[in-house]
Amino acid sequence: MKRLPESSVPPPAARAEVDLAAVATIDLGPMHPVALPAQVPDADALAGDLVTAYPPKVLRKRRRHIRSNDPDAIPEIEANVRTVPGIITQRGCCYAGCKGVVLGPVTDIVHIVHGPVGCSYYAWMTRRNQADVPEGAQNFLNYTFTTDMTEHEIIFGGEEKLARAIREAYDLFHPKAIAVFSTCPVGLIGDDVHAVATQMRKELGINVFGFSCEGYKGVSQSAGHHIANNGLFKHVVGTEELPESLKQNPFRVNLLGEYNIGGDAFELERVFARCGIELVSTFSGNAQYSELAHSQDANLNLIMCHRSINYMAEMMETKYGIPWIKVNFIGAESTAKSLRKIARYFDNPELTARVEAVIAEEMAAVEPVRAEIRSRVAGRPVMLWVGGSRAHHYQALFADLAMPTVAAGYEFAHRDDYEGSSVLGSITIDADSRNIEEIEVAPDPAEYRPRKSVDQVAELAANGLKLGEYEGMMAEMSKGAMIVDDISHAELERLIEAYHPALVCSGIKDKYVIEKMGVPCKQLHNYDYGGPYAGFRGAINFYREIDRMVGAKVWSLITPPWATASAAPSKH
Ligand code: CFM
Repeated sequence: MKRLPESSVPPPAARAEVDLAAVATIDLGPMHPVALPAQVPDADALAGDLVTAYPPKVLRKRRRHIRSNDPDAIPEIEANVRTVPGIITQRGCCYAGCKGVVLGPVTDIVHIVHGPVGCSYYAWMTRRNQADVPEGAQNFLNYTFTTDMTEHEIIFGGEEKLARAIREAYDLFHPKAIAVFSTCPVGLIGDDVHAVATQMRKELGINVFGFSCEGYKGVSQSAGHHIANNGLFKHVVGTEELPESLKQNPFRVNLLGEYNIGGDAFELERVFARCGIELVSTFSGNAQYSELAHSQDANLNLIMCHRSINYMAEMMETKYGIPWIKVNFIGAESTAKSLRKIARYFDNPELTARVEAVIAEEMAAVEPVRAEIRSRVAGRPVMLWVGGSRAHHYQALFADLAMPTVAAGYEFAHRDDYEGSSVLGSITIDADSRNIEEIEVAPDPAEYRPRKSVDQVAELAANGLKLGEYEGMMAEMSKGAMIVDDISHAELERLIEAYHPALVCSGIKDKYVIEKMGVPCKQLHNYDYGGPYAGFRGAINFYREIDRMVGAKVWSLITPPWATASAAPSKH
């Protein structure tokens, strides 16, 4: 734990009054979605409609990515395949997923991009992952490091220049670790970044490791997540010992897949500290190298963004025996539920009472704001088209406000993020995934330590807490809601015409198209310069912002392009 924001706050006073027996029966299962408005289009009919303009082959392909939801009979959806050329997608590249997403937020690693300077420019502070490091600790997030590959290296090879860059960075900053990220040309010309990393590790005596995360690998940034997980697991996790001071608290967890966008991790650090939960390491928002390096001694892994980091959780479970649970700290209700999951896992009356007292105090601050704003926005429909987890997680925040999600989809998630982890066995590995290394992991003879017995795991499942499972987006969406994977701009525009949402959540590539249609758009990648939105205080921030956006009069001054068509919908 870096700072002690409110860990020194005395334990909440209400602890003695907590009814532990009642807490043990609280349902920790899937969220009940907000009922769809009475007049929504028939998603099946609309799905056919969305693709009619495409040539036949494209039509067939795209149709497999579009489904009418049924939480009781989860439909199969196509996902994690190549985007059809010519279609405007919102996806990023493999290098973005590895450097930008998973490794980039670690504050004290020097991240060197081996490639042309443009690749580095686009990875420089563009994701709003924030840092608040302890006094005296290193923080390189404001820097960008690149080898500035040019024609010379493309022709004669770039390994020497990379070695020079690593040496120069070391001489200037003396970091604990240096990571090297390959962009497209590196793979094309065949530079061996791993050999250079090994050589420099020996020369400098610090950890230097490389990633073959060339942008073209895989069909989206998802490939980069996997490559990043593998590299972190091989080169960092388990390389240091957990400090004695952290071993005192048995309730120690890692938070996987939380990247501190807009300060989300700060709020979660605050809440965990209040609850008496020791956060060993976050992967990787506001994280330091050593925290990742000694994370193998945590007793539970919490997965926020399943898409980007599920591999790490599985590998840590196999090697060290750390179980994982899926959590969602987006939305006040789901934050409370996630904290209760942690308490149920540790099964300790003191911890449970404290967690309940924190929930009671925090919810007391949330409730008045939520009640007031809900009275204005309840029933207003929303759509979410984001990444690989937020299109699911943020539905919980809208559910807090009784706003129904009428349509949603990810950009690059896999079938299990939609349909649940039970489908994992039926997902076939295609040629695009085959070039990503699957590392063989076995229990560590010295460090494997099962945290729960088989009987305890069964008992937890009987008490509503399933370890190592993720239900996916579809289980928590209404029957008849529209699901579209890797949505195109053309499809999105048709959906806006059909549903007239009060708000769309998406990214910068389509934000202004949506707003020109007279519909407010909240960017859920970088939060439009806002945040935090996680945890209890984050939920309050988000409610206020949604209220302001949905209630703004400016939208009624815009004439949507379809307003002149015969079936013109009314303006907002
Ligand atoms: Fe996970 Fe993310 Fe997301 Fe993601 Fe991303 Fe992101 Fe995202 Mo943008 S790791 S999958 S690759 S939660 S950068 S912090 S917002 S697309 S939904």
